[in-house]
Amino acid sequence: MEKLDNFDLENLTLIGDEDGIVQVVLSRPAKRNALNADTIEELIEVFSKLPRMGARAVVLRAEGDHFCAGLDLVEHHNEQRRPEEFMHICLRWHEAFNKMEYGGVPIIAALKGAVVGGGLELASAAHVRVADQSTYFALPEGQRGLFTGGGATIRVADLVGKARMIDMMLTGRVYKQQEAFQVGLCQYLIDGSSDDKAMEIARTAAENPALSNFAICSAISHMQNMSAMDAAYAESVMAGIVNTQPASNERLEAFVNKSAPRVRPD
Ligand code: 1HE
Repeated sequence: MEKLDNFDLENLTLIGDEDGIVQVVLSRPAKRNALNADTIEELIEVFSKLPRMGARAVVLRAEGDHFCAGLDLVEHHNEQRRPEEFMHICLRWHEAFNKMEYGGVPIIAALKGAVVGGGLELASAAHVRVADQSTYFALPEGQRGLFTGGGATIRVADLVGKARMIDMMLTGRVYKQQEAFQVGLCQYLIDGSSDDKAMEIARTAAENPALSNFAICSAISHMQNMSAMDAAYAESVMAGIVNTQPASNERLEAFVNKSAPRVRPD
């Protein structure tokens, strides 16, 4: 893939490898990786460009003990924004998170510590979430006199359902460990490092043909926005393209000649 040196980033760090796995690291640990306006702009730039630079999978992880403390409350307080100014801020958050969710490249979020407010909105724009034992999830917006503005009403509600999301926002309820896993806030809950597990998942996903991953990490989300009839039609078009690609032909040839691995429970 192309070089990552050309990005001019203050709040994110990028680390790439020869297999096209890119680590996007939230790098404001002194502020618990709170999302100020500049960080959102950097996320937009990074997730606009990485898919076209040949990234095969992304691990989104954080420096410090906490994944992300959400909206930068200090900046928000200092700016004393008017309603329409904050609406424009929200549009930039949506731009960043839509670039992630619809970008066609698998994004695996490695979670730890606080994944709260806008931090949970960021995590929910990834395709896979890996939590460690320190990870906890909350939507403290109600307590702060705020409302979600980065897509939680869509993505967090998708993960946990409307009723749980409303309860989280009304009461500030914190989910962690097994309970967080059971309600769907993360797909993996591990004893070791979520960074290591996320890298492992990214490497596995990167072995799929890029066209298959494009469909998985873009089409499914688009189809959720369509009527069932339109989604079924779009699915057939996507499958027509993906399921006839040369890479799929090679893999099916291996299945037919019995050299491909079988699907086994362990
Ligand atoms: C911050 C932020 C922040 C920390 N904005 N600066 N999010 C929240 O309501 C969560 C707010 N944060 C916390 O509850 C705690 O900071 C943590 C549990 C995440 C971490 O606690 P701790 O004891 O490790 O750190 P701390 O002492 O609270 O904070 C360390 C520094 O990080 C401190 O800065 P300093 O200059 O005084 O050293 C804090 O000010 C700073 N910091 N969190 C700004 N969020 C699109 S709408 C989305 C709406 C929301 O996201 S609402 C949820 C907001």
